[in-house]
Amino acid sequence: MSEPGKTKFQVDLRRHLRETDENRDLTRLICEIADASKYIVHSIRTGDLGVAGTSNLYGEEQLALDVLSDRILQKRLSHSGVVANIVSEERPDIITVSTESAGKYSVAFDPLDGSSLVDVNLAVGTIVSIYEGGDVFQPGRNQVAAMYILYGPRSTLVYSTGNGVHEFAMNALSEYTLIRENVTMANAGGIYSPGGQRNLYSAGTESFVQDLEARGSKLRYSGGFVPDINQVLMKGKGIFMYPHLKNAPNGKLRLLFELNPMAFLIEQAGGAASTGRERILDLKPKSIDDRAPVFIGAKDDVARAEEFIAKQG
Ligand code: FDP
Repeated sequence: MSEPGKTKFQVDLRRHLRETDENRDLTRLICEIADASKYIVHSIRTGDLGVAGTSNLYGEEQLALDVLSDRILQKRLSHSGVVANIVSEERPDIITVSTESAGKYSVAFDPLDGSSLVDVNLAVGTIVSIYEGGDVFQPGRNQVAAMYILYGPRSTLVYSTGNGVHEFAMNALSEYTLIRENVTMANAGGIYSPGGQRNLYSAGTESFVQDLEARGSKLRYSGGFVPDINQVLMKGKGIFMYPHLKNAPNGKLRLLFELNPMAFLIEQAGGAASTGRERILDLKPKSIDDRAPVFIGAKDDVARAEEFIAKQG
C-alpha cells in the first residue's frame, strides 16, 4: 500500500482488495458489483430515457434506468455464489438467493439513487451495503463493507471494508484503478448540503443552518445523495443533512439503502453520521422501508447539529 495521501497509479480494484482484505469471497462480491456497474454506466450513457413498459425503435421492451440497473445488479449477485439474501430499493421484498447463509453475504442496494436526475443530466449513483450471513436487518455498524459508484463526468467507485476509504476511477478500458487511498475528513468544514424544504425544518435544524451560514459555510446541493455525499467526502469537509421535517419526522432517506452504507464510509474517513439524536450505525432496522433523519459529515459539525437539536428539537 502507498502512504496515506499519496497517489498510487494503476492498481486495479481486485488487486487493491487482495492486498487489503484476505477474504476472497468478499473480494469476489465487491468485484461483481464493480463489473455490474460497467453495464449500468453504459445504460446511462447510451440508453433512451425509456419509461418502463414502453418499446424502443426495434420493438424491444424498454426499462426505466432504475429498473434496468436493479436487474443488472440482481443477476450478477444471484450468480456470484457468495450471496444469501438481497434487498433492493426497487423491490418490496427480500430476495433469497441461497437458504444456506453460513459463509455467505447479504446485500442491500439502491441500484440507481436519484434516477430522476438522469433526465436533467445530473450525476447519480449506486449505493451498496454488505453484511455477513443472511440477516438484512442488522445495525449498520455490522456492515463488513460499503461502497458507492458515482456516475458523473467520470465514473468513480468508493469502497471500504473497514480498512479506510479508497477511491477508484473507471479508465478507458472500463477498469477501476486507484486514485486515492485512505480518504480522510477534517473535523469541521466550509460546505453544507441541506435536503428538504427549509420552511419545514425544526427550530433546532434552522438554528444549526443559521450557525453554519454565520460561520461562512457555502451551500452545495445537487439533489443526488451520491454526488452530494461524494463532494463532502472527497473535499474532506462539510456536512450533508436530510433532517426531520415538520411533516416528515423521519426525513426522507432510507436506512438500509442510503444511510447505513454512507454512514459506514463517512465514519471510516473520520467523520460522523447521526439522526440528530443518535448514531446512524447503531439503529436497528425494523423493516425494509425504515427512514431516518441524517446529519452526516465532519465530526464537529455533526456534534454541533446534535447540540442544537437537543436544545431546540
Ligand atoms: P430522488 O428522490 O431524486 O431519488 O433517495 C432519494 C433522493 O433522490 C436522494 O438521492 C436525494 O438526496 C434526495 O432524494 C433529494 O430529495 P429532495 O428532492 O427532497 O431534496
